[in-house]
Formats: sequence, structure tokens, C-alpha cells
Amino acid sequence: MAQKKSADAAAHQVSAQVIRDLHERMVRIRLFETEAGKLMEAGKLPGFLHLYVGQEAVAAGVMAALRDDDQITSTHRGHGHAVAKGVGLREMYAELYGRVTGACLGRGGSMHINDLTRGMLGANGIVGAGVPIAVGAAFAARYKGEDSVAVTFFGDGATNIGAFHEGANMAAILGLPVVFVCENNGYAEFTPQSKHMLINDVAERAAAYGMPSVIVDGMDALAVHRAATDAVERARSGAGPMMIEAKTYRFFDHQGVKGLRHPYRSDEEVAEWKARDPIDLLETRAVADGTATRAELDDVWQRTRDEIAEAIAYAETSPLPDPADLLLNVYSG
Ligand SMILES: Cc1ncc(C[n+]2csc(CCOP(=O)(O)OP(=O)(O)O)c2C)c(N)n1
Ligand SMILES: [Mg+2]
Repeated sequence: MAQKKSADAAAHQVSAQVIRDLHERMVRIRLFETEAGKLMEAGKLPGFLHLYVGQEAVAAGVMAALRDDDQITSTHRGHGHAVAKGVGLREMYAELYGRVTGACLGRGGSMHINDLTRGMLGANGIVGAGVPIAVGAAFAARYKGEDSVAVTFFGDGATNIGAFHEGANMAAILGLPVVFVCENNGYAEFTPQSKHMLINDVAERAAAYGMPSVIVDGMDALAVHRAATDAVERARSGAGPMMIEAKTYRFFDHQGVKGLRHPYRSDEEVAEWKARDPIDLLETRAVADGTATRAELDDVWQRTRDEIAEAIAYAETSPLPDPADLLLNVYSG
């Protein structure tokens, strides 16, 4: 089955508009996450926080290739996908705070953020569980005669889970419009990939289901965007599912902000990946080729900072759910 290394992203001809779009999505994710991390450190957020910082090019590159009516499923590390798909920052922060104005009315927290109106079918605390949901969404779209595509994001570790294999096989055999996006950050919690599978490239697993795959530099938003554009077009045209494996890295720990006392990653390894910060890479390229000036890029950061400060204030001043409503919305029908 075809499996190819992605061609040089520089050969990917995109408009200045797309580059600005990718940049804006990545900055929104970065600032959303770093501020969420500070709130967690300050003891303001209940629950867990799996930060997405470092992996922004994947969410941005894929989402910029989607239409609004395309649908996605996400993971326990899902804020980046939600932000990039256009879920409101106010509703997201309010959910992290457990407030009634949150995306799940304050009942779900970080790992359940969803917004069906934006095609965000949900983060998911069960590793691998988003895969069959996306397959079902793609089946439903085709059944209804719609031409939307479903994208499922999952980690390297998730590809050891049965749900991934069942979903991949079913999508392939039914020729469904699903794009499988593996965000290979090299670790499942604290276990390096070499200790949880015997292959280097998760993309090899696609071949077992007769699905083509491509491997991309997950720190390069343009490379991801190129691969996603191809895979989405292919799926939408009826040619079936495809897998993209994006090699990436998370800059924070598996969960939370502080590093472990006994680090499982060397300082050198972390520094090497941070030197390829996906936002720096795109900004350097954009300034060098004249797509944007430094002042224009700085303006994006400032506008986003203001928007985020406003969203946090909204969340903080929102009420907690009323205990009398405890049994409401427990089941979905
Ligand atoms: C079914 C299931 N098994 C185990 C866990 C505990 N767990 C949470 S995240 C995680 C690692 C997932 O690794 P990966 O898929 O690579 O995602 P990453 O955290 O690297 O983004 C595990 C084992 C879980 N949440 N669900
Ligand atoms: Mg991982």
C-alpha cells in the first residue's frame, strides 16, 4: 500500500491567506494552553489538564483544510483541536472552570469539550475511543447523502488499542470518508514509543487495513496542511480513508505543567524539539518570504491575548451549576 514521505512543504503552494490562517490558529492554541496552564498552577481549575503545546501545527494544518460542516473527534489532549475547529474560547474556559456557561454546562471538564454546531464531536478521556465515533459520523454523512468528511485525531499510544483497529478496518472496508490523523509525539504517558511498539512508523499500521498513508513533519504547519488537503479531498471524492502520521512533540508533561521529579525525557531531547517550535518555524518563513511583517504577527499575538483575557474573565465570573440540576442532562437521547 502506498506510503510515502511527504514532499518538501516548500513546494506546497498556498496563498498568504492560508499562511495567516495557520498562524492565527496556532497562536490561539498556544495562548489558550499556556494561560490554562497558569490557571491550573494557581489552583483555579479542577480536574486534569493535558496540554497540547508543541503540537499546534497538526491541529492548525488539518483544520485549515476542513469545511465548517466537516466533523472531528479528539482525545484527552483535545483543547488544540477544539480551538482550531472554532469552538468558542469563553465556553472552553468556562468548561475548564466547571461553570454552567461551559461547553458541557460545566459537567464535563477538559476531556469532554465538544460543540456539535462546530463539528467538534468531542474530546475523549478513553484512549482510542474517538476513532469509531468518527467512523460512525462518516457513515452517517454518507448515508444522508452529504459530502462532509470526518477526521479522527489520536496518539501513537492509541494505535495499540482495539478501537483504533476496528475503526480503521471498518472505515477501509466501507470506503468511508475518514481521515486518520496520528499525532505521534513519541510517548504514551511516560512510555517511549520504542517500548510500546516494535515499529518506527505508526503509518505502517494503515497498510494492514488497505489504507494509504503519509508521514509528515508535525512541526511544519504547511506540510501538515498539504497532507491534510490531499487526504480530505481524496475522502470527499469517495476514494476512501487515509492516514496521516504527524511526527510531533509535546512541550509540557503528559498532564499538568510541572515536570516529573524523575524525568523520562532528557533535557537535550526536549531542547532539540523546542528548537523546532512550530510557530517560530512558520513565523520565520512568513517574514522571510514577505507574507507578513513582524509587526503584523505581533498584532495577532496581542489581539489573541486580549480575547483570551476576556474569555477567562467571562469564565471566572460565570456561576457554578445549580446542585438542583444534578440529574439533568445525565443521559443523551
Ligand atoms: C482506554 C484507556 N487506557 C488507558 C488510559 C490512560 N491513558 C491516558 S492518556 C494515555 C496515553 C495515551 O498516549 P497517546 O495515545 O500517545 O496520546 P498522548 O498522551 O501522547 O497525546 C493513557 C495510557 C485511558 N485514558 N484510556
Ligand atoms: Mg503519544
